[in-house]
Amino acid sequence: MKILVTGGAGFIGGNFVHYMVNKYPEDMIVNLDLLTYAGNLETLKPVENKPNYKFVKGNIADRKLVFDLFEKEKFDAIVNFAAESHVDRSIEDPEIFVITNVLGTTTLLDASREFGVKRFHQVSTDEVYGDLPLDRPDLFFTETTPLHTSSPYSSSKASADLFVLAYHRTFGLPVTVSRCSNNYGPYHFPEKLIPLMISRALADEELPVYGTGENVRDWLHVEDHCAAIDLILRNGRIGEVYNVGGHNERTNLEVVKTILKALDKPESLIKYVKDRPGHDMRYAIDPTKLETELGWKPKYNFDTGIQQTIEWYLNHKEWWQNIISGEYTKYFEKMY
Ligand code: NAD
Ligand code: TDX
Repeated sequence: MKILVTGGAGFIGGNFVHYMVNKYPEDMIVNLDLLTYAGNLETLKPVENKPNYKFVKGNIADRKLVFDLFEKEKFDAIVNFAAESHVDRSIEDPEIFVITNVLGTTTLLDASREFGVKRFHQVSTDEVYGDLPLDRPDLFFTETTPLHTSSPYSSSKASADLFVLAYHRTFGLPVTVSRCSNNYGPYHFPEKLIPLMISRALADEELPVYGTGENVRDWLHVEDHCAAIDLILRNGRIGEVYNVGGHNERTNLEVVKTILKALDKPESLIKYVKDRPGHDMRYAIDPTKLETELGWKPKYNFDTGIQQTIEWYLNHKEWWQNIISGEYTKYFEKMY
């Protein structure tokens, strides 16, 4: 198979490229990425010289570039990771989220129709379901939970999902959608909770916890997410949505305290700051469909996965310190 992976220089896309290039030497992986602030070619160093991997710089919303690429490469399948992915940035400046996440996705859908792509997989998020209350631990998101978004980011992702599913119903495009919970693991950009807290704790800087820190996220190791996407791409039923999550719910405060303990840093570094506007309270995924239909099972449990992730950040300081010293700093100064 020749597979187009978009957004493969980002966190999950980068991990997915590693996973696929190593697991399927007979497949060809083409990575299309615009290299925005979140795209980092350093992440691809371990695979950049492999014969079954190729990088193309470009914007998924650039119709000419996308159509030319599809015409030239004749892809069998596409996995669309490319997105603006940070909720806080979407509150600061929503427009680019519409351009990349909605227009970019429809551009890829149009090219897939035009050139007869056999599988279009959309990487989506549990945030499209909105949130759950803290006092109802019995409730989980299933694939039939109504979409009920809170942020410009989640609204743009939900819009993209609807376009993907409409292209199946109206045009018969062979699509699948996965909606995953919060990922953690190597190459996670240090604007997101876990890598931000690790990098700041190591520098003995204050750790900004939004609101009370009681918000709950359902954490999944990125490698388990990659394995789920691979399964859905090969065996998922066309036109279907699959939730991905490993039942690892933690409050933000629990996550931050785990990081502080592992790094032997004091809890006095925690600083409660102004809450995120519209802050979702709790995410919790029911992955039964993926488990029973496709036999997916996560490999990592959060307690060991987070320790390995902290180790990874300790052993790859150059990777994230280069990011922090660059363009990212300006955004960071504005936020805090
Ligand atoms: P990321 O921000 O780390 O990476 C996004 C990548 O997309 C970057 O390499 C960036 O350069 C690229 N990109 C952005 N705009 C582009 C454009 N117009 N054209 C081409 N490339 C572009 O994001 P991530 O955390 O790896 O998330 C990847 C996907 O997974 C997103 O679609 C996100 O919505 C979804 N998702 C993320 C999580 C999570 O916990 N991070 C959970 C569920 C779903
Ligand atoms: O400095 C912080 N302090 C803080 O308390 C940051 C950056 C976050 N938080 C809180 C907000 C959230 O409750 O931590 C939680 C996690 O925040 P993020 O890392 O920004 O992730 P989240 O908003 O949950 O969204 C993530 O998971 C779903 C990804 O960024 C999305 O792309 C994905 O769809």
